[in-house]
Amino acid sequence: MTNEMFKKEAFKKSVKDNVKFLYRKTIEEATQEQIFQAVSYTVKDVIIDNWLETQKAYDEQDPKIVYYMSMEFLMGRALGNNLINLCGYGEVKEALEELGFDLNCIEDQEPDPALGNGGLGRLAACFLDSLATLNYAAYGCGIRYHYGMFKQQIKDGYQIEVPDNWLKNGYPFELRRPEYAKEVHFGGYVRAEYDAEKGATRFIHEGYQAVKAIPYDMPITGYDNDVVNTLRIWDAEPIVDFELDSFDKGDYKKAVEQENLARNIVEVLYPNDNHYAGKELRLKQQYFFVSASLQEAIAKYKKKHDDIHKLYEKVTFQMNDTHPTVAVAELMRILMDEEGLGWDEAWEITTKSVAYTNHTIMSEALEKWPIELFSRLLPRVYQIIEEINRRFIAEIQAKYPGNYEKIKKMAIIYDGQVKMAHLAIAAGYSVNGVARLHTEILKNQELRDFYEMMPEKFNNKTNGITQRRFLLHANPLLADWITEHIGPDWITDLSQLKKLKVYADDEKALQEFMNIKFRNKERLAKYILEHNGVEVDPHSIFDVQVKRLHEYKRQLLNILHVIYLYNQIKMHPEMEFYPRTFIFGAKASAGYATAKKIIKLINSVADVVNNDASINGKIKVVFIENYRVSNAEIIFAAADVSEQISTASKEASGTGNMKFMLNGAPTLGTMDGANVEIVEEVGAENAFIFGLSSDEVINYENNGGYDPNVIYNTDEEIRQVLMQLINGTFSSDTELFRDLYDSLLTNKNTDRADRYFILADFRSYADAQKRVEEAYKDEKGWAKKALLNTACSGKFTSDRTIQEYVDDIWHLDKVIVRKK
Ligand code: B1H
Repeated sequence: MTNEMFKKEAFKKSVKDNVKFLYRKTIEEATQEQIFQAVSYTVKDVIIDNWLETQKAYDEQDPKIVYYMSMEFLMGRALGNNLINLCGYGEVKEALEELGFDLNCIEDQEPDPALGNGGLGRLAACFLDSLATLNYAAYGCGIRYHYGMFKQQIKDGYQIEVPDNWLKNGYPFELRRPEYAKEVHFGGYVRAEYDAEKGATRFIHEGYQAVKAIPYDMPITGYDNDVVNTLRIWDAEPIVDFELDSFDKGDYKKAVEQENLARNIVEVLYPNDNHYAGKELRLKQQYFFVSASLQEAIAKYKKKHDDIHKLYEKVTFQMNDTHPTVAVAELMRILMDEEGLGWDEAWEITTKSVAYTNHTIMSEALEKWPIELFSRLLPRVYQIIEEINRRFIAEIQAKYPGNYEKIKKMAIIYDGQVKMAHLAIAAGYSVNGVARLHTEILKNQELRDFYEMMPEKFNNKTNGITQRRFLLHANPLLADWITEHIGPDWITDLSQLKKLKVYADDEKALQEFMNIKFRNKERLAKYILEHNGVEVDPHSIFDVQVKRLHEYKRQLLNILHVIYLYNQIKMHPEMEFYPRTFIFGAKASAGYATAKKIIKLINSVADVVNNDASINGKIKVVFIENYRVSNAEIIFAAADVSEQISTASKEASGTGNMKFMLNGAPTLGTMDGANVEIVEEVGAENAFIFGLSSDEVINYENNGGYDPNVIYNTDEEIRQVLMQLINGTFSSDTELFRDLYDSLLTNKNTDRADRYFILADFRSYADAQKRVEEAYKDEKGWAKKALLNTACSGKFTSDRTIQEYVDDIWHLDKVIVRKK
């Protein structure tokens, strides 16, 4: 598919002009980075026209708009993706070749906008892609962090965090919109004033510090439909520039404080995945972007509509986890204090406008703000939450008279804390989980009381991913092959992939499919050699676990199993063994000591195993530095085995699992998150499932855990592996991995030993790995499994997920932009 807008000659001229105007250079003199900028500006020109057209269409057709509120948008690079969605990739590639440049290298010049941690932020990015592609009016609302997710370097096996200054050279795909600036207020106090005329009390917020919120817009291009939506991320600036004469007025201290507030607020993304930081600055960030976004949404609504009571007919706010749930109270504040509505009217509008998605049941991720902090930072908002809480408790009492247990478990404010999930559920018109199993656990365990009281709110929306980025862009060889066999419709209708099933026994097709996999493995091997200096054999099985590092995701189980295999090979050198490359990629939160230690362990095992000539290179272990969206695209395409081995019940959905499946890698995993639905789609015979079920895990947890020492004492091979953590096998410092060893066997640092059931699942995992090896040796059998994984992955497109949100929650209308 090509796009008229990218006529080669015109494109080349525009790039040359941009190089001249931006840098006063000729094409020959320009650096690759400058070419990237020049090309991006040319592409932005094309986008701008569609962007204007889209806004015009929205103005004319006045559709309902969804505001997707999220602290994170892990967008990944924009240039290649925009070219793909504008159907100009091929044309531009050729034009650049004629100018002497390789588009891939130019793409590599772009910094990865990494304004997110992991799955939750990447999901938001996939959703924006699908919303635009499906012709829905949507805004992403977030924060323009000056520093995104840190860059990871590995030094001496340890993770080093390097600041990610992604805006250093200027980012060509953003547009500053100072004309839409808003003010956000912090601190101060609330004064009540009786309004005799109205016979009502007004609440006036005074003595606050103010910050100016400036929006930056990034275009979100739909696929081949001329739609361009907007990701609006807010930057902070001081209200008034520092004025010396305020010193005289005695405002010196306040002026400095306001300036500092503005400077700090959007400085950096908190690098915690699935973990609540509880920092004052984090709450400031949340309120800052929520308040600015709501003000903007209401201002936009009021331009066209005069009855604020019907806001929810044209506007809906989706809260991506609890991080933006202060929106509930902020919307109430705006409706009452600024629009002059009474409580009941405001509550009706609010509760018809906000919806909440839950992404985790990990208790350490639950947001509970100390009252002291909350009420000091947001006094008026806190006052409103108190009233919401008072009325909610009355409702609980009306439903369950005399049942104080319920109040204790469900109140929004309790034990000196504001519980954001409870606020979101009390106010939201929809509460959804992100995979079927996860939603069931919410309904039956974590949020059981809420489900019993308001079952109609609860629903499931199994996550999805965009095939435009993770297949069409990331795996062009496979994308072309698929299009040759079933046509191009899969690009916007992934269910089409099931047509590939007829090739499951076609030897030629299977051969081609595996040839493509092999070439992608060569591409990854080259990347690994260049970036890690390790040589890996593309003929070996590429067994991959890439995701954030977290104990519940059990990278430790994976590496302990590698040690076990290493021992087996050393003990039985003659034993048959299919060469395997274990590939890891993971960032650990900067303050998460255990996670960092696991990275060190993986690298230490890699050192020993990769350099042990006696095992003839049968096992290689590679830790890919700085795992992020851009190298993920190369990694998924090259994987043979997808490691999805979280402790059952802990991974709400997972989305990496879907990216592997789409690219033809069978899942080696537990019955957790969306793995359950993956197995349902592809069939158990095309996956490798092991381990305790979520029911079993939850059962143990409710009864005080299990005893890993029984396994340690009876299983000699497991004991050997554990001993090697503390006997100098992988470090001359025998204490280095003592904590990891202890975490599995004693409850020194936590309430339970082996909280994540690593030893409990070890044998079952090793057996599943054995099955993987046997299956891989059967070349045709494996090819069939791989192909069927791709063929059965149709359900896991974010297009399907978004359509479900639209049908069940948002009720949006399609907007046609292209007038053909
Ligand atoms: C997910 C988070 C998360 N769930 C707190 N929760 C954060 C929680 O900075 N924080 O405070 C950041 C992130 N992230 C992930 O969401 C789940 O673990 C995945 O299973 C799921 O696929 C993904 C998208 O739904």
